[in-house]
Amino acid sequence: HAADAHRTDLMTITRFVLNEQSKYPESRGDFTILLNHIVLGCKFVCSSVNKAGLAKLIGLTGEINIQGEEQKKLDVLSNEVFIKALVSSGRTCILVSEEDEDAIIVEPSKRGRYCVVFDPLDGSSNIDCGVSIGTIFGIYMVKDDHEPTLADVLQPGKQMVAAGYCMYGSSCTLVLSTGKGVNGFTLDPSLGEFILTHPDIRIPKKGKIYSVNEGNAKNWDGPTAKYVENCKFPKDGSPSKSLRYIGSMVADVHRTLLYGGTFMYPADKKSPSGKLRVLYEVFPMSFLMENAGGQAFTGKQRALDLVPTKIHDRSPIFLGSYDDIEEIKALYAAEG
Ligand code: AHM
Ligand code: MG
Repeated sequence: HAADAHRTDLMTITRFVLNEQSKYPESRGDFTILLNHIVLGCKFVCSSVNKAGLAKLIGLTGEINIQGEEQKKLDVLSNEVFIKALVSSGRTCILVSEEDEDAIIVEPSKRGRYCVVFDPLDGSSNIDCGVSIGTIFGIYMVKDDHEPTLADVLQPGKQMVAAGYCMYGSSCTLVLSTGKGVNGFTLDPSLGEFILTHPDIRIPKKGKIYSVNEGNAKNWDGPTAKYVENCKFPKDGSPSKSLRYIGSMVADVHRTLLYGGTFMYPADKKSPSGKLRVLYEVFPMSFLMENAGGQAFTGKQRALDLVPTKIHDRSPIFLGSYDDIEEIKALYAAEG
């Protein structure tokens, strides 16, 4: 029975990626090893997040990170765990973390061919009240063995070889794309393994939800304001859309992937580049959206075509269902 096979023939994330990689004769297993180290980081953060309330891990460390925000203990811990896991994989050469001002160049004896850009614990303002938070990552590959430089990561998002996120919610879910579709895995805590639970995620072509911080509305540009107005008061007789906004990108994007609709962090008069960071927030989520059949747009261009000039650059972002993003693109085009 298929149902029996489901219960006894477990598709773990490692097995899944090994299967995928075996299609490439040149594959050396490096990517699988790298991913295993990322998975280890995610499991560690998952267990820390679950224990946070009990262990009194929550609280301010008193340090201020480079974005000018107070760092919480869990951010610091997660960052350290990911950096150590990535370096010890022996498969990375450059790491960019939201928590570190400078890129980390891996020492020569531990170098490999991959660059990993990541936000170890995004949505940290939600930690104290138990709302879902997550880790976001993107992976580039350097072609030949040269001394790694910043130029290796200041690459458009379309050059990524893989991207994903892990959501620490009511369950721990890892969503991954290696450029051919998107797959979701859920951590089985009794096994300590991520099991394929959401094969081949496709975002609905059109959605019934929009997601944006409406508190910023007075500073929005024309197309953003018009789009949100259309969501509430549709002119074509269609029903108005629902607003959902958690304020935790991983959770808001996860819902958008599964249910459809739009997630936006637009530019506004106060922050002309929006809030979200290109390398480790906008790019990985845009990569996943496109691989699930959706779109990601900056207000000017396809998000994955952006070329970052600094590792902590920000960009406005509109991502989600194909048709809904078409509507936003048309509004920007009409504005000229
Ligand atoms: P962080 O990296 O400091 O956690 O900030 C990023 C988060 C995203 O998860 C979320 O989409 C956004 O900030 C929400 O911002 P706002 O509170 O301005 O709506
Ligand atoms: Mg972040």
